[in-house]
This record gives sequence, structure tokens and C-alpha cells, in this order.
Amino acid sequence: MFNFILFGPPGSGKGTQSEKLIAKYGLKHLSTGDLLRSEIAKKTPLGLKAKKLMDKGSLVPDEVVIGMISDMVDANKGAGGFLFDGFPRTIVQAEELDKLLKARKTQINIVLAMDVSEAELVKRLLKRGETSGRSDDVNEDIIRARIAEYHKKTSAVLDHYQKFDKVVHVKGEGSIDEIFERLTAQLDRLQKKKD
Ligand code: B4P
Repeated sequence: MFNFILFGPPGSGKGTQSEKLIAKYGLKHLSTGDLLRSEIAKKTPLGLKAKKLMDKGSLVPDEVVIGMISDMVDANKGAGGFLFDGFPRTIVQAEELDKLLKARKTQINIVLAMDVSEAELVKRLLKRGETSGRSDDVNEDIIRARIAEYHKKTSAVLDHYQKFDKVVHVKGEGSIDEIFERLTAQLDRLQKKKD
């Protein structure tokens, strides 16, 4: 099994690159953002609770996203590997993910961290907000709150995986294809080493 985390601040292009990466490597894409938005669209109790937090730019509680990921991993037992997009976003989530994979005799092989300047993140998300209908992209205050939440709770996830020497930084600015090439170069290098 080959599992990796696509890591980066809000708007760094995790969702954009994930679509291309799963097509190339045939992995199962697990995006907690997409899973939460699907709960919101279905107006489930979980979705209604998550919406209130996401609209403010806050993270949803760890146990909610951990439960969703655990269910999805179990529902995809035949997958050749997983691409985790937007998860883990806290140290607790990272520790739970490690445990969950270990119990299934697998692990995270690499964390690809996309580095993007804050000015570029804000620009991208405001642009997406013009057409996406996403309530967390509508104004700069919410976008800045999401970035602040990233610095407060999420960036530490990198320190966690750095301890195991699993983090590789990739420049997340440039064209979508250029960034895709940088990411695939790292994944191909690692896969060659494994063979
Ligand atoms: P997510 O759905 O994970 O989304 P994101 O961080 O906003 O964006 P992403 O990095 O995927 O950017 P994208 O490719 O779309 O999270 C949303 C919310 O859900 C969180 O704020 C939180 O509340 C909640 N949540 C999710 N997971 C959670 C967890 N584990 N724990 C707790 N809460 C959780 O790109 C953004 C824009 O940039 C797009 O418009 C794209 O077209 C554009 N773009 C991409 N690459 C570009 C490039 N190279 N150049 C120019 N533009 C580019």
C-alpha cells in the first residue's frame, strides 16, 4: 500500500492537485473538506454542526473528522493506497491516523507540503469565492481566520511527521501543471526507492 498526505494551508491547491494525482496513481482520495461539504449538502446533523464552524473559518472537532476517515478507510479495504487531503489538521488527528493505519498494517509513506505565500492564498480564495458559492471563501476576514487556524493548530502536524523524516516541501506557486510535476517527481522518486 502507498499512502500519502497532501499538506498545506487553505487555498494551497490540495484539492486541485489531488484530482490530478489520484488519476495518475490510482489511489483513493480522502478529503475531509469534501466529506464535510457532502454532509452539509445532505443537511445531516453532523453537517449542520460542521457548517457553523466552517462558516467562521474554524476547524470541526477532531472526533468528527477522525470518525469519518476511519469509516472511509474501512469502506475501501481493496484500495491500493490513500491520498489524504486536508487531513490530518491537528496533532491529535495525526496521532489517530498513525494508529488507525498501524492497526491495518500500513503507514504514511510521505507528507508532501505545499508552500504558498499568504498573499497568494488570500488572492486564490477570494477569486474562488466569486464563483464557488463556498461560504468560507466569501470574505477576507474568514479567509484570514482560516489561515490563522492553520498556523495555530495545523502547521504543527509537519513537526510530527518531521520526527519520522517523512516531510518533503514543494513550492506550491506557479502553474497547476508545474506544481503537479514537482509533486510527481517526489512520489516517483520514493516509489522507485521502494521497488
Ligand atoms: P478544505 O476543503 O480542505 O479546503 P481548503 O483548505 O480551502 O483548500 P485547498 O488547499 O484544497 O485548495 P484548492 O485546491 O481548492 O477545507 C475547508 C474547511 O473544512 C476547513 O476550513 C475546515 O473548517 C474544514 N475541515 C476540513 N478538513 C478538516 C479537518 N481535518 N479537521 C477539521 N476541520 C476540517 O485551491 C484553492 C483555489 O486556488 C481554487 O480556486 C483553485 O482553483 C486555485 N488554485 C489552485 N492551484 C492554483 C495555482 N497553482 N495557481 C493559481 N490558482 C490555483
